[in-house]
Amino acid sequence: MSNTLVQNESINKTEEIKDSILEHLCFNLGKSPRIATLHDWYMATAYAARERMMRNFVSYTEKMQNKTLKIVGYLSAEFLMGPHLGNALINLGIENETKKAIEQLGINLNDVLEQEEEPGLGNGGLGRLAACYLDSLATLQVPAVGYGIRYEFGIFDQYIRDGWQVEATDKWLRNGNPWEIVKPELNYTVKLGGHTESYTDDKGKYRVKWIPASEIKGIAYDTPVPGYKNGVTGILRLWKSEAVESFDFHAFDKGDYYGAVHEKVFSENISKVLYPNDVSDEGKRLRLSQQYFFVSCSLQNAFHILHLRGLSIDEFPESMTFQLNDTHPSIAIAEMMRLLIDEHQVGWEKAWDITKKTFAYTNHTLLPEALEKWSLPLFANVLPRLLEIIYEINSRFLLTIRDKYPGDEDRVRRMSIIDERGNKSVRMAHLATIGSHAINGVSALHTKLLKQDVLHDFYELEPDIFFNVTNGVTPRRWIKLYNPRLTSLITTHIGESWVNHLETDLVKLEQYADDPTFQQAWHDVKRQNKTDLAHLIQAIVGTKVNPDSLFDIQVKRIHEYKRQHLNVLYIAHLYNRIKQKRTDGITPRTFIFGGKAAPGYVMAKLIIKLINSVGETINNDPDVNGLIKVVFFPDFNVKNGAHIYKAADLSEQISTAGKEASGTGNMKFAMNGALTIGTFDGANIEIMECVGEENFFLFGLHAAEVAETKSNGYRPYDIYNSDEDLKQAIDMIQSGVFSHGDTGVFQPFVDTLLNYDPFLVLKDFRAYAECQQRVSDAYTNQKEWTKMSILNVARMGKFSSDRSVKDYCENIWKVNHA
Ligand code: TH1
Repeated sequence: MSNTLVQNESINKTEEIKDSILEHLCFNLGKSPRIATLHDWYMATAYAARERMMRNFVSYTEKMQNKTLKIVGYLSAEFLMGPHLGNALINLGIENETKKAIEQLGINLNDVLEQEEEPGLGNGGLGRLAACYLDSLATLQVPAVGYGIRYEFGIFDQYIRDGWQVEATDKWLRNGNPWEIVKPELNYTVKLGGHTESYTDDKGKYRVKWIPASEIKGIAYDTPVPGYKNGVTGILRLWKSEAVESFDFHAFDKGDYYGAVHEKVFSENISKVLYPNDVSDEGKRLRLSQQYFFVSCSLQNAFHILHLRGLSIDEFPESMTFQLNDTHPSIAIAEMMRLLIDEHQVGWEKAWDITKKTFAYTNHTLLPEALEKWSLPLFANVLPRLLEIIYEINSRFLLTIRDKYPGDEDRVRRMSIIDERGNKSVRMAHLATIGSHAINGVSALHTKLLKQDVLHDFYELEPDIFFNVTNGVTPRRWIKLYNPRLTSLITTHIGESWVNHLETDLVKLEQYADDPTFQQAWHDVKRQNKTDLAHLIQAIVGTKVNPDSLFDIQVKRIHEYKRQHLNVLYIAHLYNRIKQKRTDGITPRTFIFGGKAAPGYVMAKLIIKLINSVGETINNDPDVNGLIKVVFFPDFNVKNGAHIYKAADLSEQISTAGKEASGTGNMKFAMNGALTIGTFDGANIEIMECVGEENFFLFGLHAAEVAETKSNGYRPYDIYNSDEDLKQAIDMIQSGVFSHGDTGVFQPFVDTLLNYDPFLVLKDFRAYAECQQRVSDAYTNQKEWTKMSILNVARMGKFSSDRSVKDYCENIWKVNHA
């Protein structure tokens, strides 16, 4: 096409979009431009964008009727989608035209984007990974449905009061949600509680009937997920719980109006709120009900789709495959068996064969407190029929183990789905593993440890069903949308194909790594991004930070295994040096933290308080004279991430080796030109292999050394006594230097470190401090630093979620992709 043609087309598109926004403003919002609020403009623009997806959405749904296609069902209790509008404009390729259209209407697009309330239907990495995968699935034209829960309240909003975290409910739906389409006709009934009864059917077969104590209804809410400039729109299908009418009527019949209302309230509770625990499990009844609720709706929907496509039950595994995003949806294995056996009259062997071929399981953590276990009485009470099925799965499975390993009763006990030790419980990771044809970890190290450790016996039994799929993140949102300056610099030099061909095309940047003009431009981009963040910090936190200082950032959920406190100890140590006038070799730095602590996690909340207290002291001490600053950025979420990742010089990935399954923030930072200071953990190792050791700051123990240190009787107190810098840093915290003389507030923190230190913070302190010194020295040579930054970005292609999704397609789902 000639240039004028392209220009004309763009002008037409701008006009079209403008008309569409004005129409929606009038017909959907009932407003004239004169009285429209910014939020009205946001809604109108969102509808205008959604309209452009709907045609594709319909044709894509249509396409899924094709009998020969295999559909991927991605089952996840969390989808952390982030704001939709900006992403939709990028993926539809209409960001420039929409910007112009909005400007012609006298409004600024960024102000409009700011209006969107983020759907925070996830805790952290696991939920965000699901969202990145939906973007890649649509981009790679894989027929897929993301199945989850439409929580009325997502992850809580975080405020900081007097240095402490305060939580507020996330009322993300209060102003309406223009992205979802409710499908009232797509509703399924889910049973809970009660008991089972056996009977003989008309063919004389033994059957079981589940007589529930209550029933609830799940209603489908669909959100279109646009692929990147390919005319494809995928589906996120979330279930909202409601009361079943018959239950209402039943109560009405008896004249029990309040009973009916109670039923309704109880039913709606199921999808009310996201559990705010990241990487830990509370074992609560409502949580089990939530899991079963969304899994049952999703599988019933799958049977419905199978029927619509005119396929038989035998064809299930060829027509649909389900990925279990951790064990949260793993009750699906038993529910699939129940649906096949109780509802579709399939025999056990055949049902099991279909189930195993249909499911695959991704494990996301090895931490014992995260491995889901349900107490047997609770399980029996909520899901009596499913427990019977699990018993049957287990007894058949254990027969094969006894057969293969005669006399090895210890192995039988270890592998059983039912943990018979102490208070008996159902081990969901075992159910997920036994019921799946493929099991994968999320980084090379994690998969290796999974095979060696948590699922070792299962690996020995069937080594060929274990895979690794290293996580990835979508470059559409995490580079193109959130780092427009870097995007335009990259695109001017290597064209725009990298956006959906990251693996093959981003390396073209390498040729510019030594080019002084390019280096300068690269440096300027980072500097401008840092200036923007500095303004935001000034506005939100009230702290003035220097954009020429090294921006050292750690944003992620607050957890002891992630070791934000190792970072804090180093800051306390630097402060101590400054107070003692030993400032040689200290490079000006701004330490930025962000992240939420689970509301019940006392130590994590104390760590937030500590960060804020250390910041308050350091930022206000004239002796420091701005050499270092410490900032806690409140309410870290996807929306705030937009300003944070792109402004980092240094990315903190300092978890205890063997504890972070993969990490994905590490990828977002490195793709946006931050260098990493990191341990031998999760995907850090693979990132380092790609970008080169010389462009990565690696320190600390290996996973094997961590295990060894612990088994040799680790004594943190001895380390404290033998490292003067460390001792002084801890003593400062204990003696009230950061708490206005109060020696009580951080005592539990100090006690835990000195007596237990379960995540080896003290053990790694010296290596970390030395590595941080290397960082400081490196930063003084800005040319070299910039070169390392360019090489990092150029070599991060592997960490696109497109690559991860292709891995799943080829090795696990056996489906085609673009
Ligand atoms: C995270 C892992 O901690 C992280 O390392 C990984 O990159 C991410 O998953 C994606 O694979 C997990 N999040 C959760 C959340 C819950 C339970 C287990 C995990 S593991 C609620």
